Amino acid sequence: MPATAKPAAREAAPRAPNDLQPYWMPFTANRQFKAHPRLLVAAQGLHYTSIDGRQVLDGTAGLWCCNAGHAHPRIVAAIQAQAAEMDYAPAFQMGHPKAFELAARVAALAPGDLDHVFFTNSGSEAVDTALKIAIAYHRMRGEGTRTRLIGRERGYHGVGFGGMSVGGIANNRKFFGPLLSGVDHLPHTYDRAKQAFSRGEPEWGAHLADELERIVALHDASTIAAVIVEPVACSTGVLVPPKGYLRRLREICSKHGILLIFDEVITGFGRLGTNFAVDYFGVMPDLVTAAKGITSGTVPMGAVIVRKGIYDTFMTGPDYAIELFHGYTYSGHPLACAAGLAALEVYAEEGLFEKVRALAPYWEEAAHSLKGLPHVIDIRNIGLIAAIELEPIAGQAGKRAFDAFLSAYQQGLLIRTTGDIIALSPPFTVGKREVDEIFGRLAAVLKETR
Ligand code: PXG
Repeated sequence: MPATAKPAAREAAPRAPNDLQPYWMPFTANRQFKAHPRLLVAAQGLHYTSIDGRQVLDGTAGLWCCNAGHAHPRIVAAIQAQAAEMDYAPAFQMGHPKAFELAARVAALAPGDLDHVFFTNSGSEAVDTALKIAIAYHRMRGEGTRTRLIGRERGYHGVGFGGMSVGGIANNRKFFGPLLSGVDHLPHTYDRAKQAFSRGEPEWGAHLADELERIVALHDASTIAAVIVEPVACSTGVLVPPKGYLRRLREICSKHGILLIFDEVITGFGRLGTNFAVDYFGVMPDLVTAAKGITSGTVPMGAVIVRKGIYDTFMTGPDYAIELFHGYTYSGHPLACAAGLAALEVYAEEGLFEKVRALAPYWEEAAHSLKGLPHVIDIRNIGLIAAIELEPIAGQAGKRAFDAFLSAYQQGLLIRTTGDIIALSPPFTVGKREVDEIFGRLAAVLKETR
């Protein structure tokens, strides 16, 4: 850009306050949006209010995060009170009580000896933190050659260089150069011919975990720090793990001294009807990443939960020395901690995870009732998550689902799409009536979709 560009821009006519141009929107078709904006101005319970005053049923809990529903009075009050009491406290070499309290609550919710919590501000930061802890852990133990990271095709672990590198979605990787070196990928677990219209965990595919043995044989276990997977791969369009797959992955990791990281940014805090996917599948990883539901999406926050042995490995050397050279200005931000404490209280007192568990069979039935509608080539579900995969329009990948998204929004339903897959993940406060409403409206949309 020429050096003169700035002054010239300053002389330009002042922008209208509602100019949509300056904001470069994330993961958005900016030109399409700015030509046909979809602005939300309020949210209450299960509904957004659009700028034109319509009620929009939230079929996606925002972006898989507003688990307790919108504007829950307990969470709102906690954030307001915290902002007035103490806005911020330095995160390094200082602390504040709510960060310790929230860490203790999260550790208590997590199973087994997953009992130390490192706070971040997003899922992406949680993933990069977990990868760094894994590599540093091996070095602390005198196995500094273990630096390789193994992700999985179609995985989504956020957009930091670490998460992008272990992730497996081509569009999220191909624009950004060589990424981290020393990364390899397991195959994804989806085969439509073998799994289409499975309810919950597919029967076929556990053997795909054995691909880790091939990767270990190729690189040697002494070079591998960690394997990271989403227990349920959500962003790519909801790939539920085949029965027995995660257990096999765990066994192979243990056999070779490789750390297993479960990325629970979406599945953590009740999405499957259990505290974590760890509980749902009964498979114990070494580290868990979380975000989103930890504050019910109200204040940005992420977390890495690690097993005791990992934390203890770092607690050596002189006691005045920093043990892990890593952290964020806003790690354990007071507003996020207040929101997190309130969200966890709401989850417990209103029995929201149990509610998910009780509603899941009804949800499954409702989702699979769309089988047979135009273009539907697969339906997948687990917990309070469902995906409807559409046959793409030839040469226009993603267009059919995007059109369905626009049409659903017009009809008062918020859904998510990735490629030609529609994903649904409402707040846990939905009842059968709203489940019927979600799938009823979606069925009407699909019948009209060309
Ligand atoms: N890991 C997983 C498993 C995720 O799902 C991240 C990491 C990154 O989190 P942050 O907070 O940095 O965005 C995610 C985020 C969608 C969608 O509709 C999914 C995510 C974010 C936005 C949209 O699939 N997942």
